[in-house]
Amino acid sequence: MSQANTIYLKDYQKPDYLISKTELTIEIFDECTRVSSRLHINKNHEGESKDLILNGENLSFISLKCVGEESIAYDLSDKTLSVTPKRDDFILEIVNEVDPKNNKALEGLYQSGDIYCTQNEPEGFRKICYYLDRSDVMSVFTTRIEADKVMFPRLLSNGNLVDSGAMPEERHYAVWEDPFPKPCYLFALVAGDLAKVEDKFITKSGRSIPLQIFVDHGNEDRCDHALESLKKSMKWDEDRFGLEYDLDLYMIVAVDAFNMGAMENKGLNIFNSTCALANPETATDANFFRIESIIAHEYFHNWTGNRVTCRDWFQLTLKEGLTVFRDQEFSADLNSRAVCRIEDVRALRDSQFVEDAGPNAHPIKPSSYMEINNFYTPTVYEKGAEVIRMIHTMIGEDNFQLGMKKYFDLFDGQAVATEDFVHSMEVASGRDFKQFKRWYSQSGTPIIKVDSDFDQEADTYTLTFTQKLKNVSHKAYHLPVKLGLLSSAGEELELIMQGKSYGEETVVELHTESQSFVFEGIKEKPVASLFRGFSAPIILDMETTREELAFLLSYDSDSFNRYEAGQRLAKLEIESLSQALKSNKVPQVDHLVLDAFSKLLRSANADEAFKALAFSVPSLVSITEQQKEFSPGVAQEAREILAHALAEANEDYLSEHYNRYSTSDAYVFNAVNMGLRSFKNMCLAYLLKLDKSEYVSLAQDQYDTSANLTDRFAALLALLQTQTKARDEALEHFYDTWEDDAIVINKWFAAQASSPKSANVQLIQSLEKVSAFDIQNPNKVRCLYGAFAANLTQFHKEDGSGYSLIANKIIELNSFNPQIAAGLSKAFKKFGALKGEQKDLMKQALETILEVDNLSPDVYEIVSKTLK
Ligand code: LYS
Repeated sequence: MSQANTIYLKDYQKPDYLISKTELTIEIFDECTRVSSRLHINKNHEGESKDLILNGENLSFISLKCVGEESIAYDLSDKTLSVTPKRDDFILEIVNEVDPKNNKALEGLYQSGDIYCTQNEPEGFRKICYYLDRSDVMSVFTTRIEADKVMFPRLLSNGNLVDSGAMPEERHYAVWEDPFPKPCYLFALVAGDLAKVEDKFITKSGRSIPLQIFVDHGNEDRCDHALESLKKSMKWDEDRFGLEYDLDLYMIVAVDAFNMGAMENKGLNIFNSTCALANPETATDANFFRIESIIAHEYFHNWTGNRVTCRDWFQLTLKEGLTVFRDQEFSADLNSRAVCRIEDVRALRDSQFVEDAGPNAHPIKPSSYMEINNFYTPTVYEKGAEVIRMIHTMIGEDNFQLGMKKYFDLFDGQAVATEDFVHSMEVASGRDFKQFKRWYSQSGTPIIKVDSDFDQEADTYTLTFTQKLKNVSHKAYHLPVKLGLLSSAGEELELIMQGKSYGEETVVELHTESQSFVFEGIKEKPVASLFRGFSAPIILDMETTREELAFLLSYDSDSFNRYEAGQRLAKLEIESLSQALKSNKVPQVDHLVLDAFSKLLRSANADEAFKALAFSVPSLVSITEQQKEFSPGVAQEAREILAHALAEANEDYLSEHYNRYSTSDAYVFNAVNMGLRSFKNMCLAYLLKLDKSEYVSLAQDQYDTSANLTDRFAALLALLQTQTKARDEALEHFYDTWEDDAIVINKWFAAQASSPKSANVQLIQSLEKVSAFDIQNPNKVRCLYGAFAANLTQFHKEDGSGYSLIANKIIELNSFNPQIAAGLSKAFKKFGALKGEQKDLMKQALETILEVDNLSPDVYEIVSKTLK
């Protein structure tokens, strides 16, 4: 059992000391790495003056000196170095050693392949040297790196290179200076033998910034997309937010062993190679899209995160929620806004809504944590972005940009709190967001019940919104509802309230638990289209008939709500089919549903990209979230029945359009082409549900002849649904082709581990034995065990085999990479929804984890909260 302490937001205190300047010398040797730090420290008169307590973990202490003093009193413990200074201003010189080669937790300074790199957010810097490892201590860094010239020709750190040269014994050095004060979590160092691909960007004030990407030799041809994405991000941030890059150089390094996606270290981003490297043969459209958005995300952090940073880690959403909002807007401006919004909301519901309903629910600004690494969550990131988006919806783009300007005017160069951001928006817009701030402190997805009343005599239509709050301690939210009303002919009606016209679409705001809006001059009962564009992250509870949903699927002018109507209709049908299956009746698919979807497929006022999303069966996660009794097996069967019926009813159309879009044109990454490819591949996936050899041949042909991975991998996925020789051959071919490719091969693991039918425990155990698998690589863990744990039908097998497999893997990972182990532990989030024997089996698995000696606080926090 572990000893985990809980840290509370209410206990925050200003630092007692500050470090104005940090001079590091990092000497890399074969056996160890020596870190000599010279810290210019001064008492912070705002803090209570006590001993200086530096953080330090897994460090070998060598020496401590206070410049100008004979001696200095200090005390060394497991996690701290306490010093009793004699003056208010002093310089400490500390020497320690670290062991990057055996650092498998991938936090601090560690080795990925033959490269040395760092990951310091949130609290990794204390694993490099003794320091005030907190985000409100901002310092100017100078870094000297020394290493063997042949093994480590590249020596990189933040800022500008100010000196470099040769040293005796085939060694060399480089000195980097970062002029911007920063918290140590933004410090980075990279040393290794890396290829460099270079480009440049001219900023709006005319400065030419070299852009450099460093990758393993052989990957040079996979950097173009990242460079293009970076240039687009720099331009977009200037155009839409008026923000220009501030340093003279921008570097990105791609490494294979990385705990998350990427890290915004000042001027030296470090990326998981999957989130940076791409060319048409090795990456799919989804990868290209994701890379574009992550490159943007890290770049945007330079202002929202680095220039203005977080006072403490409870404020994480200050930088992450805002930066996700910015990257989502970037993607929407560059691609199809409608498609981006639908995909963002899909992802939010499948991950964040589930988290908010589960044992690890927390507000976007948590009030306590045991291990802050556990809070890099969909809630802090994606719900955090939705909260920013609501402000944007309520005050509009112009005021929002004024608010951003205010934010930088007031807080540039500082470490601040979420209230400071909201304050900037209030000042700029003249609005009061006191009540709105409840979004920061209350967890759970609010349910909004809507009742409607049409009064034929008064010609009025009344909508009454009632907030169903999570518990009695929760108070009503302030939120925007974007809405429109449709006539029976599918036309948008004019919205008149209290004699005033609001046009055909408007935003109303809710403040109280129950609120009504009366629309005047309404002659016939309209169909309401509410929460357009998903204007608030809520669950809508409104009785809508199948006919009304089918109507909205055809006529809603808001593409998100059009999509939404289709998904709600499909969910109603899946629910009916599930009932039939449970009571052993023959499941019959409703004709109204088939007709509505068939009409959508042929609709002239929707593009292919939209159709590919809207013609899809709702995800298993989103269906099981709404089930009274969690039963993924039945829901999956019902999904399959619906998908089969959709394929059968539209076979000719699907096959004709598959052929129409099936060209061998060269791969171009843009929204239109992506849409066409996804539509074509959707046609193929449906056709393969029909069990006909001619369609298996189509997929086989596509697999064999595609020059791009998008089409090739889509063909493999389509074949995976079948039990055919073609399937086995394609899988074998894929493995043989990509076995040695650290990025592409992961798709092979994930595709098999996610298969609802065939991914059983035996399969996972055989996949972990193949030579391309390595449990020490987080990407592979995510693609094999992570994908399996997210595969609801298989993970939740009645015999509990899925639970024990994942529990054993968590125990194994806990011993060397607690963060990744904790991430996998979140797979047990449905514990509260289980019943009877299934629940006992999951409980046993969770208890075996808790029994482990040296259980990390990371895993302990997740598992103990799950069992509560
Ligand atoms: N700040 C990084 C990002 O851009 C993630 C750091 C994760 C640390 N555990 O999202």
